[in-house]
Amino acid sequence: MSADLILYNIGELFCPIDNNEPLRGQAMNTAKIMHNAYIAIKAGKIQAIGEGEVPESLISNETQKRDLSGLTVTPGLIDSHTHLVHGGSRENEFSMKLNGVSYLDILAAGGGILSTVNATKTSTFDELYTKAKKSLDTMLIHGTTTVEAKSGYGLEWETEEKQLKVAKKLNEDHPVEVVSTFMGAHAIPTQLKENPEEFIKELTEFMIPEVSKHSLAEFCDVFCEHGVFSVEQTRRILQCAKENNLKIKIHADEIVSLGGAELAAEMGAHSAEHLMAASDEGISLMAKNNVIANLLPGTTFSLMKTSYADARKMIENNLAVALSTDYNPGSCPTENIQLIMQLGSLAMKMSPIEVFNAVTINGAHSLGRGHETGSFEVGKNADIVVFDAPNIDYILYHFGVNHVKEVYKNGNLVVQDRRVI
Ligand code: IZC
Ligand code: ZN
Repeated sequence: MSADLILYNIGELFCPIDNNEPLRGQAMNTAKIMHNAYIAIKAGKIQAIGEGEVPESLISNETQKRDLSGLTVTPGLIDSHTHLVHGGSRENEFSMKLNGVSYLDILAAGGGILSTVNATKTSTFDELYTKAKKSLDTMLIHGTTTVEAKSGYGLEWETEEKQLKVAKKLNEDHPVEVVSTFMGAHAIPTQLKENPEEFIKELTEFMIPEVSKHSLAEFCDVFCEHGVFSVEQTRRILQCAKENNLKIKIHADEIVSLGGAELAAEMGAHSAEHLMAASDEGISLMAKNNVIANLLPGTTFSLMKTSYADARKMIENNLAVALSTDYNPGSCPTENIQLIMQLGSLAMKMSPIEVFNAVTINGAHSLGRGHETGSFEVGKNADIVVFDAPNIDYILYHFGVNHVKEVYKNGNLVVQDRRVI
């Protein structure tokens, strides 16, 4: 059967090795790299890939052909950890940060997340939608074709629901696929500061069952951190999420080494996020229990810290590593996943192949999308990025600029010459 579209004369084609599971340990440094390659697309799916001449059987009069003149192609990038939908911004805290006031101290003083909670409460659905749509456009022109979006700027039902419904509508309207996570346990609301148990009761007895009943999210996440939710509180919240058929993630050991990685292993979390302060024991337990380590080096950079998550140690311990932006208005205000990939290499010493696997196949698995996107297996979604670069190493080496020339989502051209079309 002939193809609808063929991309040919691809200089370098990066194909993750797809064994229907995340790539762990040494396997993270393996990939099929093809030269003078082609991709054939049929009905929005990958029909064939190969090197050299395009087989005649794939071509008919109706087949559109696109000469990529030696450029580099990878699967659509997956940004598997973001706080996409929120009101306002926090540049008013920037000078405080530069003067040494810590992220957790700003939060404890009622700023940080709590300031975004106020801005999100007072934003209308349309305001949140318009702002998040602009961010999704920015993500898309940087190569992101699937993104996770967490709630957690309401801390009460009406606003949490508003955020989740904005994400749902964006998933319907925008080319980027949006996967929702309920993160009501993102901070203790100011009015319940002295009574966190009451908030946990509200989360477990009302909000989580409501999210599940109305299919408003696939995942549930908790900010397990000093001064936010303890390991014991996180365990109870996530146990309830599991009982309500939500898959679980944990913001684990981001700033203080609390035992979040150990908890992620104990509870069989899909992924544990951040892990800047994860213990050796936590890392090895995560590996044993197949928890994906989702690392967010843009946050380390933006918090002006030098202790990046130890990606090398995690890979040596046979973990599967994913990389994401953590796009949010506080600790990582950037939508640019290429910058995060460059930090993956330059600050965490991941090889280019490890970095591209982390934002394709492993990112897809960390969102439960490994069967549809993240690699070029026949039948998967034709989510494709064309980079104006001669090879994948160049994309990480030449940092701080956008190398994306074109993006295809489900076989449709959605970005051309760095613009959403
Ligand atoms: O708004 O500060 N770390 N949550 C946990 C965040 C960062 C987002 C924020
Ligand atoms: Zn986060």
